Order: sequence, then C-alpha cells, then structure tokens
Amino acid sequence: MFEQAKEMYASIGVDVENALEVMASTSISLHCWQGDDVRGFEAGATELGSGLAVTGNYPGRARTIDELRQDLELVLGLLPGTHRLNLHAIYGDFGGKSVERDAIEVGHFQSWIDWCKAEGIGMDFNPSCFSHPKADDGLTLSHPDKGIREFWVRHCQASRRIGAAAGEQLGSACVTNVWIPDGMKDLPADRMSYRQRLEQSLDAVFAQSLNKAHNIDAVESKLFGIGSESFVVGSHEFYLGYAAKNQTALCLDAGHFHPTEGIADKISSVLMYVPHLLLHVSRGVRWDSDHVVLFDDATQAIMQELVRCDALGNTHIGLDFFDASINRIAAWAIGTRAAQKSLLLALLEPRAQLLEAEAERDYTRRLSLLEMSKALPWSSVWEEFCRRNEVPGELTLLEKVKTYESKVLSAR
Ligand code: RNT
Ligand code: ZN
Repeated sequence: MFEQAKEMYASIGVDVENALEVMASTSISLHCWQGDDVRGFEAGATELGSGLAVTGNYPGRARTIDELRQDLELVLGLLPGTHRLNLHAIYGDFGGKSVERDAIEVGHFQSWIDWCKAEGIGMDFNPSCFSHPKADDGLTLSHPDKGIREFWVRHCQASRRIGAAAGEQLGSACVTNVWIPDGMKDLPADRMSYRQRLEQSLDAVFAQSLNKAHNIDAVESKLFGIGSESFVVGSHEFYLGYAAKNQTALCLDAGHFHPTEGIADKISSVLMYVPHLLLHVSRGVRWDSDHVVLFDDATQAIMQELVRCDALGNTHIGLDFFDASINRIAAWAIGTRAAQKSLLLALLEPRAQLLEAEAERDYTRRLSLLEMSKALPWSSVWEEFCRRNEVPGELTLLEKVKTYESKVLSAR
C-alpha cells in the first residue's frame, strides 16, 4: 500500500520520502502535565487554580517523578520520530522538601535533564505562576503589591536560568515560556496600570542576557480564564507587541482565542515580526477546555500554514491539553499523533499544483486540489512512518496502552 501511495503522490509531484524526512526531524514538545492533571511534585502541593481546571478521575495518574517518567517512556515509544519534554517548574525533583518557587535552582531539575539526555531528547521549560498562595488574588507579575510581583519575577528569572542550563547540557535550545493567569472576573477600572506593571516585570525577567543557543524566551497570551472573564492583562495584543518589540518568541495557544477563531491564519503575520513561534496545540470545546488534540480541521490548518510558510525551522510545536476522564497515556499518544498526522497531511499537499492554480487565478482547480488531497492515501504513508520507527500503527495503538493499563496503571 505504501509503494502504491508513493507512486500516486509522485504522479502529482509530491516526494513522499522527503515528507518522511521532515516528519522525522520535526519534534513535538510533550507537555508533562497531561500525566498527572497539572499537579506537579511540590511538597504539600495545593489544588490546581488560577483558572486552570482538569476534569475527570480516570485511575492511574502518575503520583511521583518515577511514575511520570515511566509513563513518558511508554508514550515516547508510541510516537514515531524524536520528541522533547516540556516541563513545568512545579515538576522539580524536590526530594520531598518544600522549596519556594523563587528558590528553584538547576539542581532541582538535574535529574530531569539527565533523564532527557538518556532518552536522547531536548527539554523545554515553564515557570509555574499558578496554584500558589501568592497567585490567589489572580495576579502575579502585574500585582499592585511590589513584594508579590518581585517574588514572581524571581521565579521567572530562575526558570530562565534552569532552561538555559538544560539547553546547554542537552545541546538543544530550551524554550522557556511565560504564561501568567493575571486578570479580573469583573470589569477593571484601570487596565493600563496592570499592563504597565506587567511590562516592567517582564523586562526584569528578561534582563539577564542568556545564550540564545541555550534558551529561547517565549510569552503566551490568553483571551479569558475562569475568574478572569472580563480582563486578562497578558492579552494577545499585549504580547504580540511585547514579543515584536523585544524579539522574544510568541506562543499561540489554540484555545486562547474566541471559540471560532483559529490560530492558523496568525502564523504568517506573527512570523514577520517575531523571530520564533511557539505553538500550544490544543482543542477548546466551547471554551479553553484543553481537550485532547484531534486530527481535525483546526489542527490540519495549523500544520498547513507551518509547511506553506516554510516555518518549521523557527516554530516550536508544543502541546497543551489535559484530560483526566480517559486513560492519560492514550490521551498523550492520541493527541500527539493527531498533531503529527496533521503535519504529514500538510507535507503531502500537491504544493506545486496548488501554487500554479493560484497563480493562474484558477480557484476552481485550487479548491478541487485541496479536496482531492484529502482523499489521497496519506494514511498509508503514516503507517509506513510508524513502521520505520518501530512504533504501533493505528490498529494496534490502543492495545499497547491497554496492556500497560492492566499491568502498571491499575496497580496505582
Ligand atoms: C493556560 C495556558 C498554559 C497552561 C500550562 C499549564 O491557559 O495555556 O500554557 O495550560 O502552562
Ligand atoms: Zn497554553
């Protein structure tokens, strides 16, 4: 089936082997927080807060670093290609000790860096400015209280240093992404002062210059959250401006816009003004619900734009979803593979023909080509990619997860 597919694609000018090479060299950053419902390993960790919510109580949640690593090792074995780990600061190896967020050091993450090295993968990092008493007002870097602001500035500064150490040790730049929950449930009387303070805090966070080969700074906007329905300090406009002005990376989370607003169309605009793009591929259902990513129109459109804009080189693809109502390993694997399948479909587009039709203003042919490419045997190419990487194909994926569930997860 693969050989037939390859010939069929060749007949419309698509080089399947080239597509598979790009697939092999495009890594997805696996968000550690799908494995334990965004709890982390801080001593006496509090409830998930700051507008983040995980629903479901499926058995088998990773409760320790060892369990999370064991689960991640299984997930990595279910994904074709080489990927990365995206770690939040609350997942440090604190050895049961309580370590304040502004006191985290590289040492607390050394065992993760070592684990990544052993797995042969890169690492990305995130300060965790949520689920903490000092975030209970719904404000962190923009808080009117100088002491609280500075506490979070120190946390973000420490996070960048940890990111840079990971990047240096692993020989691959770490993307350190700052997302904060700051906002208000009801109408603010003074939006401007919060945004001015956020800018000042971010300037302090990014003041230390770090080697860009080790650390890439990113900022993530949001439209609204639970408890910040009327006002989010770090809105899209705020961060687009900040990232363009300061030449940081911009993170576009697929769930952080109006429900019918996709992020695909933003990619070509954003990349004209910022050096790097970070994606949080996610799926919002009616709100920023962080459902498991699917092989759906929105995800396919994102990947199409990355390919069409030749943007894979300066885009960092991360995932951001958390579903505790189904097997968490399956959620990780299904979501990541959906992003990968979408990328493959985009790479198999009859690009030359599409460009030709567009140049000739033959939009009938353009539309017809787009529909035709959906009907081509891309799935045979996907199965071949899985086979070459010695990971399960679509028919056997769930079997592997279920075996692990009955052997390992059910004993937790
Ligand atoms: C929250 C943001 C953020 C978080 C993670 C845990 O709305 O999407 O990226 O989901 O950092
Ligand atoms: Zn996100």
